[in-house]
Amino acid sequence: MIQLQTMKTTLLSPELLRQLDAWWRAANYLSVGQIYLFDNPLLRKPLRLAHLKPRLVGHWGTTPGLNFIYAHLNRVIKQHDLNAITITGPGHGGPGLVANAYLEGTYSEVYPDIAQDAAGMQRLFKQFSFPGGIPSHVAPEIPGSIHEGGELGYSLSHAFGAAFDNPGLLVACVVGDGEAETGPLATSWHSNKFLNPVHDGAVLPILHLNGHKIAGPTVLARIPHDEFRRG
Ligand SMILES: Cc1ncc(C[n+]2csc(CCOP(=O)(O)OP(=O)(O)O)c2C)c(N)n1
Ligand SMILES: [Mg+2]
Repeated sequence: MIQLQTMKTTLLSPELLRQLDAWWRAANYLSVGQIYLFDNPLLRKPLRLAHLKPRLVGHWGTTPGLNFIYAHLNRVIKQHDLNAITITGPGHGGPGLVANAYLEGTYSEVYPDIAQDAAGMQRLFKQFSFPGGIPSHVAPEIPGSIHEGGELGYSLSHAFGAAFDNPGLLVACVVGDGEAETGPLATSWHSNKFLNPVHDGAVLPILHLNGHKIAGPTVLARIPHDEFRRG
């Protein structure tokens, strides 16, 4: 009975859910635009081949999950006034992180030529993984990012590095299920043994169990869920 009541009070209101969903859809649109669109950012004109990038980089498959996590992290930060940072292991979800920073307004603050209008959005889309633009991976020049995700395996190590000697800091760290198969990531789960709850912050690992590493199956996703939870 008590449990039921607790669950009831933690449900999100329909209005908050609507806002989260709107944010998520906007971030997804901005991500897809960066991967595919060279021009016509608001699709105000009928789409033509000339509006598409000739060479596509970036992996859409990881991006909606990252955008979903980002939206909910912002929710808990606002609700609980948290001192928090996020680290994203699947670096090829770069367009998602850029999209969220742009939606927040931080991106335009740091890069005023990428303003929150149609011309700025066109530049935002074009610059992604383009000569003279920005990398296809989450990289340090993205506001809020201290992690370069081009080489898989180090997200948790960086997360713990940020938490050490930073009491009060929550470090949310998204680990890809493919990244989890790398040696550095597999060993870095042990970093919590070095964490001192008095002097250090906390690390919240979030496994992005989307079943694949690009197109191949992942080991963690092939373990039956019950067994996985017990493990
Ligand atoms: C050390 C290393 N090995 C291989 C790659 C190539 N690579 C880039 S993304 C990726 C798949 C990662 O899978 P996962 O972490 O599950 O991310 P997802 O795309 O599923 O979100 C691979 C193998 C890399 N970037 N770094
Ligand atoms: Mg994966």
